[in-house]
Amino acid sequence: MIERTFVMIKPDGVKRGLIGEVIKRFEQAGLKIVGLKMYRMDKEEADEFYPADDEWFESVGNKTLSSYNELGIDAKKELGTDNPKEIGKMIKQWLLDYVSSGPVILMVLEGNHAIKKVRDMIGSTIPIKAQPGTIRGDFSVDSADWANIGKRAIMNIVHASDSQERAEYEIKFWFKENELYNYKRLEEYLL
Ligand code: IDP
Ligand code: MG
Repeated sequence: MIERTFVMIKPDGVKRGLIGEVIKRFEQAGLKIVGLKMYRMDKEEADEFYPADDEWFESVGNKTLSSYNELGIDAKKELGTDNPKEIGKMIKQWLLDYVSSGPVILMVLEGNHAIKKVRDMIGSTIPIKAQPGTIRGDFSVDSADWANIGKRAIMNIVHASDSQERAEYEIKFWFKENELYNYKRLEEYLL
């Protein structure tokens, strides 16, 4: 079940000096780096990169609504709307500002069930809810309510593809065919 997945170290990860730490974790887990570069994207590119379908807006909006619910915060009062789609659209704008605010690391990882493995290794979107041992859980204490009060995206260090379909789109979006490399890790010779 060898898959390829896309990972981005977001501007906060780069600015906090966590590039090596993040890459190290993936390498140690046995994931093979088959593409890697630093890049500064603009807002338009970021907008094309992130999904724009209603399902995604609603899923992002609903995550915020449920964390507001838990905390007893009135979404309508705080954000001006309690419509999940509208909240999702608002968050996307914050997200575009965030990911275009500095250089990022773009990479493609290859390995057995790589898409799920990498999602498990990064942890929950909301760092305070991410388990210790995950990248977000170990290196951030940001939360949705804190981010939303500041009208900014949750800073959670990394992005990773969440499905086969998104992985294919995201890899193609950032990498040309000749920027991806086929090689064997040493342990593959020993199998
Ligand atoms: P993911 O990065 O775990 O896949 P998504 O729901 O796809 O999470 O959201 C994309 C990004 O949007 C998150 O990583 C985070 O930076 C930001 N984000 C998501 N929900 C919120 C929110 O409620 N407030 C602020 N930013 C958010
Ligand atoms: Mg996502």
